[in-house]
Amino acid sequence: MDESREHVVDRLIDLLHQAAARDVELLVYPELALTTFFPRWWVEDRADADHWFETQMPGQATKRLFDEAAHLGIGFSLGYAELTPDGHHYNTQILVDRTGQTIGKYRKVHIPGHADHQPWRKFQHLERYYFEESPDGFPVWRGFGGIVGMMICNDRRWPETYRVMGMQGVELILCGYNTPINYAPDPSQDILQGFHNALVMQAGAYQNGTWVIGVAKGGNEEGVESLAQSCIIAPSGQIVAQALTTGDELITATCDLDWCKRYKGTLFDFGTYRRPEVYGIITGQKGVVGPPPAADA
Ligand code: CDT
Repeated sequence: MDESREHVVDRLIDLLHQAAARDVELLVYPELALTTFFPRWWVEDRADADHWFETQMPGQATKRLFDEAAHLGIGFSLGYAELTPDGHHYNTQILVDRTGQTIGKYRKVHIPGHADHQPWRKFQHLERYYFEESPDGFPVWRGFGGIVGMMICNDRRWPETYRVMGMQGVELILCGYNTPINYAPDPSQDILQGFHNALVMQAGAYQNGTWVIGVAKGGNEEGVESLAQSCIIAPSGQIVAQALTTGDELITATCDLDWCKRYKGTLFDFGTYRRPEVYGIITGQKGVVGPPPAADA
């Protein structure tokens, strides 16, 4: 909470310099990278949290990052809290090309947690208090020699996220996340956080023949331990690079987007094998509707 945006931007630029030394073309930063993960804190007056939100991008603190990235010829993706001119609050991630131009903006679709204060928890997960659900879905953009999409944290757990982008030919999905190790509604899941993280992103990559880049704001923030294990996943579903620490750490991989064809053009050739005429229930209903009771029940 006490760390300034300026100090955070220093850390992001330091990673940028490490990236330049490794000839990186695109650097992905985590969700809500510029601030603490403030949804862990309740404030009575919602407007008192507006100082965590960016009203401009680039803004005063982030202009340096855009300038330095353009100077180095490195594109980047950055997550932050967005307050729009007409008063909407979104959990947002942008895609910036190698000249410093923003070519894509994604707003989080699946907003987890709760909207009311729940003091029984060790810490809050008030994303549903602070953020609106994006109505925009999952667009993709042409850039970096291919088709790029974005998703944010909880989105990665939902197969629909990947498939909607897969249906638009996505080749590279960029995902920032903040995943507390402790899941208060069911702590039996705590020990599985790393497994679930890899499970969903590896499956999403393989089933849609796309690269997936998952980037954590991990480690201890304000006493809350969050999952690290940032990773780069190939269209085969294999992890090709993974963070070893919970600190500021750069991982890199050569992502040959042509590898996507091996999966998109064979086992997951959607045009040949998908059966949309029997999938209507997926978009036609929100919650579970079970079968009618058995006649002898
Ligand atoms: N940031 C984010 O979406 N985190 C959630 C935490 C679990 S839901 C309380 C996640 O899916 O990792």
